[in-house]
Amino acid sequence: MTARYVEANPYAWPYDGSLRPDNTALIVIDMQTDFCGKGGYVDVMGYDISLTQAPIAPIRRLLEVMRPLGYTIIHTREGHRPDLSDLPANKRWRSRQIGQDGTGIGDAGPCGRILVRGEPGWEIIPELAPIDGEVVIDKPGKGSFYATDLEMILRTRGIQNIVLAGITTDVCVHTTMRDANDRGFECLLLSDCTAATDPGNHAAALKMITMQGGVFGAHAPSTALIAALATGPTT
Ligand code: C5J
Repeated sequence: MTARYVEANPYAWPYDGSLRPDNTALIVIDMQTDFCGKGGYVDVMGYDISLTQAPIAPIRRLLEVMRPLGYTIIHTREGHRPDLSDLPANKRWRSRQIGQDGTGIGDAGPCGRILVRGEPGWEIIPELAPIDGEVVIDKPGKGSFYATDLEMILRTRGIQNIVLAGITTDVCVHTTMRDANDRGFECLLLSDCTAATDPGNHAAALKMITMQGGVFGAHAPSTALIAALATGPTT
């Protein structure tokens, strides 16, 4: 039986060495202007967008490697319907507590209405735009499975292993990883292809993964994944 592993923490990933294009997907989470662009939601909340911009270059490099190898690539976008019928009142209220001048989700900001589908701020940034054939999942929540057809798409393609990239590590990426793990998917979070609005939260999110022998899966830098992809399967 041939096997291929990524040098990861706390174990060589995936657990069974089954890293292949036919059973492994890369999910790039919420690389939208609202989360990493000037005038987007994270900027309006007053956080440092250089933190959430840091994964852009490593994700680009990873896409350049994984796309030609035939791996399934999935992008997600957090956002709400223009009539806000899928925006819980408490999510809107809380976002208005932190936004400048009470501006929150659904309100007009420098990049259009914040986290509203079709608005400029909601778009995936051009550097990481999906290409033809890649799946785009629109989600109203933090997790990528809630109120979406992501699981159906993964099962239909026979995906067992999920590589996670995107922002933010402690919110949408972690929620998706935990949810995927509960569904039986084998998950790897890429430490340099993710970021949080607080570096301590990013570090804590990585550490949480390593508890209990890898309670949600494993984490590794993208260089470790790229190195594994460059090698043939090992026995
Ligand atoms: C947040 C996300 N942080 N994409 N969304 O509200 O992590």
